[in-house]
Amino acid sequence: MKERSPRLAPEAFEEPVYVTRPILPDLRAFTARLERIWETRWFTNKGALHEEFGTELARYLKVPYLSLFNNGTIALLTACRCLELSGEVITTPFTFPATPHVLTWNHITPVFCDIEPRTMNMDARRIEPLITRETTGILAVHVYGAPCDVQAIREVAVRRGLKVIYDAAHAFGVEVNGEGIGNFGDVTMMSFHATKLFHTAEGGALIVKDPERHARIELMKNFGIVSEEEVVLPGINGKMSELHAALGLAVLECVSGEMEKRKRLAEVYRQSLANMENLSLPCEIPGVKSNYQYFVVRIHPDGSGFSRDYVYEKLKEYNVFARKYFFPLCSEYGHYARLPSSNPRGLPQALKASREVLCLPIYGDLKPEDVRRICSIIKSLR
Ligand code: T4K
Repeated sequence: MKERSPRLAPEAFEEPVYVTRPILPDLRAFTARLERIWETRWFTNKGALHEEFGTELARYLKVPYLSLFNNGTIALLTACRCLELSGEVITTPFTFPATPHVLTWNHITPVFCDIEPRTMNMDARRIEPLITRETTGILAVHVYGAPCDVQAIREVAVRRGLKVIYDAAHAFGVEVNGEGIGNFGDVTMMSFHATKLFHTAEGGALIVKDPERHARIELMKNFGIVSEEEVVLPGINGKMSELHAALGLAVLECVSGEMEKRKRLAEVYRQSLANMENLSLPCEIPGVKSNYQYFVVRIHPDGSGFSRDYVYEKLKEYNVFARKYFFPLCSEYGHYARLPSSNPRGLPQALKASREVLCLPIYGDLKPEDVRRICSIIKSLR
């Protein structure tokens, strides 16, 4: 969705400033790879670029087995099928609609668990009371790239015999004590949508630890086809094309530089917004290498009129389009609102966060002076 402000203030940015902009690699780095496609006339179905990209990506992410997909949502759908999840799965309401929707598409009931206020991830201490005889798994999200409490989640899962999927759509390149974020749980999903730090325009991946599961996922994403005359399971078309792999290889060359630029911008935000009343900055977790996918502040309403929604609306007048990821909560969507776990009384922290969060613009081509200007506008609204 491309936003335009209806009325601009005289001091507004000349061009719209969006919450993010995709990495644009040197066009020649992309076209050189396209030439290889033209030479071979091979566009999809595990071409040479697909294989090269998958290998390079697994190395970059420090993970053993990675399957490329055409988007993160199809990857997540496949993960649920691969683990044979059914009945109920415990998940978070503070996420993008794709997370609970993949459960629904698998005829699984999402059970919403409240979040913990610091990272805004699923609160591992609240999982156990939600487990019933129907529960088969946990689908947790590393929200904004901040890792979940993977140890606590593993303990509950082992104790109660549950499978764990991590939705790491926001967590490309994040590391916990030097370990790639994809190494936790039974399956980890990544999204390579254009709005993500690392992207292939549309794309995604599933990461697993064992070769048998990897082989099964590879089959599942290609209709279950083993050979021309052998189809062994009812799979789906989750394949990534050569065009997307070509873009991914070109973007991969730029992603570390992009992360560095975003890191510097995040520092400017932190300095410029430090000590602002009723505004809190994103948490920093010891031992975690962040990817700076988002820069999210929380604005706590104090009755003065300075609130998240006020800042969000006012910024538009300056041609700045922040985003309220994730408002409303998934548990507030019509489709889910009648579930017992959607009762707001059970989700106080998630409700509070969804009314307070604001994702401010962050991407490599944004200049530090632009960030300072955005911060001055926010401070002037106080
Ligand atoms: N799980 C989680 C936790 C997720 O956040 C997501 C996706 C998924 C699963 C599913 O993964 P995928 O199936 O998508 O691989 C965006 C993305 O479309 C979505 O992928 C993402 N999460 C979500 C958090 O953000 P929108 O509807 O906010 O995007 P949109 O089109 O409004 O774009 C936001 C801004 O980005 C625009 O204001 C301008 C900029 N932009 C966008 C596009 C598409 C560009 O500069 N260029 C572009 O090509 O959902």
